[in-house]
Amino acid sequence: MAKTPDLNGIEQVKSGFVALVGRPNAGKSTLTNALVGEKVAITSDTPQTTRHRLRAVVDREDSQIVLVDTPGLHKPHDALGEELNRSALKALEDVDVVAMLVDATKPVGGGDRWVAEHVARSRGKKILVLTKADIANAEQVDAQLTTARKLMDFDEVVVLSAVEGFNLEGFLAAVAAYLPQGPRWFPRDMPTDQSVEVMIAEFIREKVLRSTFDEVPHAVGVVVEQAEQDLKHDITKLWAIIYVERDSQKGIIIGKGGEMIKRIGSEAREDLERLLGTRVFLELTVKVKKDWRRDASQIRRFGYGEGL
Ligand SMILES: Nc1nc2c(ncn2[C@@H]2O[C@H](COP(=O)(O)OP(=O)(O)OP(=O)(O)O)[C@@H](O)[C@H]2O)c(=O)[nH]1
Ligand SMILES: [Mg+2]
Repeated sequence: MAKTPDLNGIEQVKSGFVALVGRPNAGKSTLTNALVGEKVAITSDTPQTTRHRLRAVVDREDSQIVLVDTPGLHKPHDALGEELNRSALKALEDVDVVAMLVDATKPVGGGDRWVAEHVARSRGKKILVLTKADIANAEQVDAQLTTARKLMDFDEVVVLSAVEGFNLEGFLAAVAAYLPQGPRWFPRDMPTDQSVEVMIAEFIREKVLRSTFDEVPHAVGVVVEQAEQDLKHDITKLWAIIYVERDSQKGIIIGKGGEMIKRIGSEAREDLERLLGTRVFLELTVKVKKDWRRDASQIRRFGYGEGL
């Protein structure tokens, strides 16, 4: 891949956008983090972890690949689900490449076919990415590839594991091959386009997702109410609210004697200290906002889907 200066002296490299789409839980955000080399997106076992499109930048000497991580495409059950799908489908509009992620360990089904129908309509090049190769055996990978290839006419196929770092370079090379020469679209030291405030709220939400089960993770929304930086003492003070839909969910998140909320707080603090590069004081409050997932304006106030 060659670097060429253009007439105005702006450095030209292989540069462009690649959308990562697929069913919930396919491994889009885990792949995003692995490619960027730091945590920019939250991940969990809970389907529909990601709730907004985010850009993440893989900057190299001779290329800049902008990844667009998206919410998992699924059959929506409420306004939140519809909003998440809208946000993901929008990513297909203006990208050079679409990577459709399929979990190597889950049967390819109607959900994937529906995703493929949308991907097929995109103008970008299409790459089939089989994820989680580390937990699938060779026969499983072969069988999965045979089925997934039938979903549509892909330009390229890549098998990888984000957790083991297997074939990540292969994926980047496959994407770069389809990118035009152009300027870098982002500053070289900017790993994501998300605001720090959004990332703080999301990092807290991730800890809630990882500590709770069934309906509770889906009913959680997090908002940062106040942030103060105390430079003299190298500490960031944060006050955040964890919203749920019912009193019973509030009880679960607080836990017996406040044990659960304490654990969520200390796990979040560790991540936030890494993100912010300071010590962190974090105060979490749990509040009930009944049925917020059915309220489009509340969903947007939380910043989910297309956001505010
Ligand atoms: N073993 C293994 N697990 C993986 C790999 N990639 C992702 N996972 C796991 O799969 C689960 C889902 O990963 P995510 O990256 O959150 O999936 P996602 O596609 O972003 O999901 P949504 O945001 O809900 O659409 C998490 O528990 C990850 O740890 C992988 O390469 N290998
Ligand atoms: Mg995700």
